[in-house]
Amino acid sequence: ESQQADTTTQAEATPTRTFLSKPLVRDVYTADPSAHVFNGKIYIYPSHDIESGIPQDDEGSHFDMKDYHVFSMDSPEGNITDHGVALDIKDVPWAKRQLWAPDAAFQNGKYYLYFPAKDKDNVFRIGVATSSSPTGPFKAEAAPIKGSFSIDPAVFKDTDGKFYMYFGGIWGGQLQRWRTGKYDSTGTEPTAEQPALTAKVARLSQDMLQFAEQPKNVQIVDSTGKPLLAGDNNRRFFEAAWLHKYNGKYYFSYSTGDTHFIAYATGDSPYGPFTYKGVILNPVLGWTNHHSIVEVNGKWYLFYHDTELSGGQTHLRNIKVTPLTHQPDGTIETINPYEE
Ligand code: FUB
Repeated sequence: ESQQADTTTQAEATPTRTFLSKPLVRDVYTADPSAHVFNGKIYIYPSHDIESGIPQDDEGSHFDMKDYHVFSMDSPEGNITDHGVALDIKDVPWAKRQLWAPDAAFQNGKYYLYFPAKDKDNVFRIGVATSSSPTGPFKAEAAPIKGSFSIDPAVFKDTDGKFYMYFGGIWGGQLQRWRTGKYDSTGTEPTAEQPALTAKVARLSQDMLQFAEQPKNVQIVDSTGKPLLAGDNNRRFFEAAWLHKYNGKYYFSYSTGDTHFIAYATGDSPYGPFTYKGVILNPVLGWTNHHSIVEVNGKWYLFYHDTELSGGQTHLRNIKVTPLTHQPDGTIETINPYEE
């Protein structure tokens, strides 16, 4: 009952904007864009969608990607350059299938590409590959990050120089199979009235190649401080974690999966807890919704995807970009991706 009231208040309080953006890349399918500014240039690390003929299922088997391309832009309104294959699954010793949403970071004069893939036992792990260039080619480590699991790594550099990885995803992302701390292929989600499964966060080691600590839960709470429940499908975490900092606040954003929103919650520490605030992006064409948020020359942008180019085929997506607005009160304006 209080959840209902909470949602309504947010929807009324937050202005919305309609934005018709164009696919940034037209000759290959791209998704899950993680954007960063390195040395004054925008680099985008997306998934590279392909048609491999695997039928659609709830595990996401049809997302059967085999390599990554890196893209760059001088400005969000400018041209985009495809730098070609930056990492191929055949060059990742431990990875067998499904290169899902990646992210990248720069530290120690090197670029780090973080990526999820299924290992030989069909368990999602998170790997890392390094390069002296933001566009690769990247050389993969022989083994995944120790203690890593699930999908969708997003690496955030705090203003004190520490790096944190946020990760996880339910259903095909397998988070429900790790509830005991060990992999259990029969693991299920909590019941609707139990607290929802959470994303995970771990500080990265100095060398950027391992976790510096055991992953912790990224708690999302409602305005009364109660953890969101597993049955709160409009607001609970599903996948696609991202973290940005604005005016000293930490903004944790994510996809609600089966309700298709990009939602956000704010907090005072990179570990949370984060209080649910509202919707950043309304549902796009296609099942998945996955984004990143980046500041370019003092302006903020949302990179995201939909399936415009493939006419709605959920596993053949295209990346897009649109301005993002933080309101004076710290809330984010909700974006409608299409004309109403
Ligand atoms: O691209 C494959 C998966 O689809 C990603 O890892 C999820 O976030 C969803 O976008």
